[in-house]
Amino acid sequence: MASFVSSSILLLFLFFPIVMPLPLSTNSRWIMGEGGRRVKLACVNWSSHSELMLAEGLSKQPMDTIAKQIVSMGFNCIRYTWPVYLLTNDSLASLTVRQSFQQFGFIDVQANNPSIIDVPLIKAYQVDRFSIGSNLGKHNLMVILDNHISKPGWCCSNLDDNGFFGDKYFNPDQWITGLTRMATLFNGVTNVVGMSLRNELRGPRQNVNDWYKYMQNGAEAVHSANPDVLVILSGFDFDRDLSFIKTQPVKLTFSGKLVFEAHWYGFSDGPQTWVTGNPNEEPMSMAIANRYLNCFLGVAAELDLDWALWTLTGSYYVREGVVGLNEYYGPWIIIGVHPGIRASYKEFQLSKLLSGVSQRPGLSEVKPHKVIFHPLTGLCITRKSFDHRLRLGPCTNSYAWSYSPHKTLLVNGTHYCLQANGSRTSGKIGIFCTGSNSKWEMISDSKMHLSTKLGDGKSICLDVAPDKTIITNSCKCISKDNTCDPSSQWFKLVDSTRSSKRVKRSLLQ
Ligand SMILES: *[C@@H]1O[C@H](CO)[C@@H](O)[C@H](O)[C@H]1NC(C)=O
Ligand SMILES: *[C@@H]1O[C@H](CO)[C@@H](O)[C@H](O)[C@H]1NC(C)=O
Ligand SMILES: *[C@@H]1O[C@H](CO)[C@@H](O)[C@H](O)[C@H]1NC(C)=O
Ligand SMILES: CC(=O)N[C@H]1CO[C@H](CO)[C@@H](O)[C@@H]1O
Repeated sequence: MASFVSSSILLLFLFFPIVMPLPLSTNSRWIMGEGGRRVKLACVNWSSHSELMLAEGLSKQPMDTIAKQIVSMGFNCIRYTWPVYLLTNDSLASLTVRQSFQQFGFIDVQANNPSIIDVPLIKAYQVDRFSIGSNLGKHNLMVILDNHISKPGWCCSNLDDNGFFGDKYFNPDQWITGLTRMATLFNGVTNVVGMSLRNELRGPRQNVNDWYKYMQNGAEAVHSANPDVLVILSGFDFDRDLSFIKTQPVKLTFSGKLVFEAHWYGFSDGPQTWVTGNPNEEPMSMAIANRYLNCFLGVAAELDLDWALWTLTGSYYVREGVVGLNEYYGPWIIIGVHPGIRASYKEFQLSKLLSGVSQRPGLSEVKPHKVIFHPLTGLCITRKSFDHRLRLGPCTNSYAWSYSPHKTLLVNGTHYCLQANGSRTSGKIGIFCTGSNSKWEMISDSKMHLSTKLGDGKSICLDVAPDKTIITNSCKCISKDNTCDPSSQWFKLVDSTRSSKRVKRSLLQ
């Protein structure tokens, strides 16, 4: 009887849509839902700030299909971009979608999204009126409204006059008006959970005084117009620098809503770092997209970050004057010439796993422990399987490890520890944990190799065989060799407070 009951509960979790506990608020560094439950944002950017001011991709597929794809890829949220002029320039905002396209001599969305063709742009953007939003709500996607730019068009450069308060197209009063109107428009739309006040500040005018003055004003304006949303602030230099908030806190009249965002790209530290550099020596300074991605996934899992991917778009209606330009940094799906999922998408199943290793502050299911996360696959070292060999599996089925001061990795509640199996190539769980083959250190500049020493003093590293069993191997490309790829040997010891048993709970943090 008991087992019957528990399997019905599992089914409920599987088949009923998960209702997000909204609105969101913050508690220390965590984003929480109503009732004190953590909600971890796993977002993808959906661009709607081009000259056409319409969410990209609607020429390729119906909105509903796009929304379903977003959910099926494991995202729970979109970062939905908008230009200030959409809210402050009536002659632009009142254009219909058809008229907006006509300026470029073509109309592209009629076949797939006929319901929006004669709708004004501002309404086409609204998630509560037209299908974009009701669809997003229906699919349980949370939405962050991101003010991307003032004057609609491709973003962002140091010289585009949209970079900082006072630039030609960045009038602070107009910006506040735009934010206020946007916040008001979505007041009461529960799946709109946050507003990102301005994307990637940049350019010669950047300075700390203006940042505090205007960001604080902007945050207050948004909060007065819509007290439910999180207010999300960007830093300097394309949002790579938020260091100044360490010394001067942001002062607001309200609490529990403030979030900071930072941006990190494969090219943030120079265009070639990840292509030519040794990834062990450079991973923290930053393209072979996968080298960057594996490092990012390790960091994101370790810090348990809420995150957003740039970008959903496969191609743009018009970008920088070119019709149908491809987006190469949006590697996961093409909402483009051939809508579908790129081969490299399979990597992005990782999004689910990433959210699978998170902590649950305030409401932990079990005592804090470590999981051993493998960024390349998004998997963790799991409980022994049928043949007693250690292997990778879903992080929800991970061993709970503790990492002792003696550098042993013990399975919680037992005397068993992770060991190199002599000079053999397998990793194993053993009981005599005092030998050198039971001491594990994170080595290399990346600190992502889990290494131990054999009896003869030789270092070996934990690695993964093609069949996903855990093996030991000589440590790969620790230094100098820039051509080799160490990522099969990259692991992270990640804090977790989740029970590894209740798998379905992982759907909601
Ligand atoms: C509104 O946008 C149009 C088209 O870009 C521009 O010509 C006009 O000057 C703008 N009006 C205001 C008030 O910014
Ligand atoms: C560790 O084991 C103890 C007892 O064996 C158990 O009560 C506890 O929940 C376990 N903790 C984790 C993190 O699994
Ligand atoms: C460890 O190595 C021994 C000797 O080759 C082998 O018999 C055993 O199966 C290995 N253990 C594991 C868990 O792989
Ligand atoms: C994280 C982020 O928002 N990145 C990009 C968003 O959009 C523009 C294109 O409009 C990029 O240039 C940003 O850097």
